[in-house]
Amino acid sequence: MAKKITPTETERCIESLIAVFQKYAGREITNSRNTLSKTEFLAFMNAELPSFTQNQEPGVLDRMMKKLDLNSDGQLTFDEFLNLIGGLAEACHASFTRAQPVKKI
Ligand SMILES: [Ca+2]
Repeated sequence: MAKKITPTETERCIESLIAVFQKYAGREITNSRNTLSKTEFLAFMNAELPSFTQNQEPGVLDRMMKKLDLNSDGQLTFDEFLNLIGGLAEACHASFTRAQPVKKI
């Protein structure tokens, strides 16, 4: 019997990112299933990152989409989407490390 390999936490995180991207990228049948349109991007942001989107000024998400869309084709590829996740992770990490100062030994 083949030994069942349990995915690591990191592997699960990568799988989750791919799954959530595909979930929203596949919403509109008229649009590519491999990219996020602006509507799909907004749906993703509002449903998956409510604590971020709730306190934003109007137009912030539009500007984010423009900034993330590196080739300006109106669609976010997985690569372009990862820049968003990377940026958010970096911001969270920065605020987390500020909140927990390193103890002197
Ligand atoms: Ca693009």
